[in-house]
Amino acid sequence: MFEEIYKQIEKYQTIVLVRHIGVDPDAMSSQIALRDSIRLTFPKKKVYAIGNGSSKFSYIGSLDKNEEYKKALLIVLDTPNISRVDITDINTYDYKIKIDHHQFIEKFCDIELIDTTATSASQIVLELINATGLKMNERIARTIFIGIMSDTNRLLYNASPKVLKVISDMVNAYTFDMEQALNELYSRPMSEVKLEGYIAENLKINENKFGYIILTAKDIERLGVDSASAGNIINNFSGIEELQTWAFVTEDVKNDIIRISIRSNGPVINKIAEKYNGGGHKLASGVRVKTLEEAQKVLDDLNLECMQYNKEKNK
Ligand SMILES: [Mn+2]
Repeated sequence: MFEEIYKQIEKYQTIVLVRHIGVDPDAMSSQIALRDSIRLTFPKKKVYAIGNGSSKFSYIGSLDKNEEYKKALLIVLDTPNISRVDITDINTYDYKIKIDHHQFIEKFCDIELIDTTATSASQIVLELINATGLKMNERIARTIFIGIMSDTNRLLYNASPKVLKVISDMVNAYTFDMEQALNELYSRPMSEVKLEGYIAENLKINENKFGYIILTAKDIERLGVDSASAGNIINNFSGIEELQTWAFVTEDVKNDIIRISIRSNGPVINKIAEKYNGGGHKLASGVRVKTLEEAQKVLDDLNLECMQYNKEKNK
């Protein structure tokens, strides 16, 4: 399938790369790395990476202007379902390719390269570059490295021999400052540490090992963070004995939504996320709902799932 994707890239003069809403380092890195590789290989093509960015990820690279492009090839990265694609109208494009590592949800592209064994979309982009005539340089290698390190939390999750090998081969051939790249990825403001402390103090944990917190717009303002911050630190709550599944609910007044980030060390949570139009991986998901009542329904479903999971386990 790599060759088939390469053929389409060769064929189109204008290529647009997008990824999921609520940008994260893997989504952004896979998008930027593939854009830069196509530009490097085909300097005459017009290649754009678009979508809503975040100033926090400016160290990965910069996005292009959101515009409508006619007769273009669209490449969607790191996104399993159409509702999470960060673009207004996907159907204006001539041909569409999906490159993803999430569990399959729906087909919405002409070619879909899905590898759920890959750690990250960035890893698949690296494999695509390795398997085809696409070119690589130090900067692209660094971008890919950041994507893989982010989705694996510095190789804490899914550190397969395969991913270790592709990273090793890549950093052998293309040298960059790995420590500096990781420092960029893991540096954070004190306000976020304070938010973490606040959540640790106020997380409600029940007998089903389910924990949750609701952060109101007031909480967010008082702590000096933004509505995406809780989602950024949610992984830091893994490895806590009393906590098996946890959800952070954050009011986002600016976008008039409620964001819910969910993590689990046991019960599968993405089915519940999907039920509310969210998505993600089996043990790491996100949902956006409109009201606190809806958020409560998500929390109730999660709690029920945790109860059943533990009942089954203790049989
Ligand atoms: Mn990803």
